[in-house]
Amino acid sequence: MEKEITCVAPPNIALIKYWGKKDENLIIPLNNSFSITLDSSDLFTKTTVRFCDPKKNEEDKFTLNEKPQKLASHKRIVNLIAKIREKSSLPNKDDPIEIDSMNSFPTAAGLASSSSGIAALTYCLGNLFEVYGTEPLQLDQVEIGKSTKKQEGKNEENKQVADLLRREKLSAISRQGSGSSCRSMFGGFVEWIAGEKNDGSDSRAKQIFPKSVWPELRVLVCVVRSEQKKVSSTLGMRRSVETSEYIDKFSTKVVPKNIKQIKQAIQSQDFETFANVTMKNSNAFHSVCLDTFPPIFYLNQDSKKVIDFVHSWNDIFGTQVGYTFDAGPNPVLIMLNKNLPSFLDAFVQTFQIENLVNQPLQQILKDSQF
Ligand code: 2P0
Repeated sequence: MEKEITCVAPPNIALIKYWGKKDENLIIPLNNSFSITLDSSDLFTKTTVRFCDPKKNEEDKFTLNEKPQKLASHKRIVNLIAKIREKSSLPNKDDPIEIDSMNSFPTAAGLASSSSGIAALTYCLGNLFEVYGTEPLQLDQVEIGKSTKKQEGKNEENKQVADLLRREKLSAISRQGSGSSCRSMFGGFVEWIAGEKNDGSDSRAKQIFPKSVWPELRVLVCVVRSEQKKVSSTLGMRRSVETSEYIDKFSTKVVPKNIKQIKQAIQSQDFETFANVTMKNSNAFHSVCLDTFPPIFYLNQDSKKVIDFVHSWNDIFGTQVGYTFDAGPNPVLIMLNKNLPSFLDAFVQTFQIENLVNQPLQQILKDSQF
């Protein structure tokens, strides 16, 4: 039996957004970004990679959601495999591999499937080719300092620190497959440090807080109908970099300030600041899109109705809910557990949402009738 590795990676949601590259080839961003990684129990990409018998297979193979793919047309994946091979010292590193990847959520959910997809692939390849270490990376989210027995605890903690460091290094490879994927190399709250080196080696993700730092926090992923043809993130950011004047202020002033604010808010569990900074940064990002020429409209009428609804709710009850939107119309809502039932009741009634799937850590509101 040839060596085989399976990994699961969840998507992440940017609270402070990445938009624009300093270097398009290496995917080095203009600014740091900050995200929360969703719990991987319902939303994830599961990927298996294995070495094949070099006598039987001549080329690497890739299957996505049970459909065989032409690997050559997935240039970033080809590039990712090459980068991992280059760093491996396994004697059989040039043997062909087979990749089998599945998303647990439909593409229509508009979740950044590339973030979990590329992260899962990087985990797998890192393990298979033993890059930056020979121990298998743990599949679940890393939480430092949880061990109880003192002596074993120290060893365990050292192992976890090594694991985190290795993930950081691998995140610099994942980044080159798709920028936002580097943040899915960790659970909890994650910062992607833009870095200063021209070769991108210090452009890496870092876990800032494990998810246990704020267990009351909930994330609701909603899906609205979208009629518009989406401008891909890669093209959208290129156009913004070329034409928007506001993007400079966004990347050099707004984002650094917001990252500082959000870290403080998480540390002091100040939900009001946390939600306000998240909403403002999302609005600032969409302002960059509007300032792009021709403008890019990711938000639609449904998104705007949700924004109005959240602000009306917060006007009445105090800041209980925050929203954020990526390169699409789907709202992601944040709130504390205690405020979820009443908000959800009103939200579902107002927007006549069907097929509510209530999951433990995050929820997907599918087929909403706006
Ligand atoms: C983010 N987005 O920080 C931002 C916010 C969308 C809006 O990262 O070209 O798929 O592969 O680096 O990572 C989506 O862009 O783009 C994205 P590439 P990616 O999550």
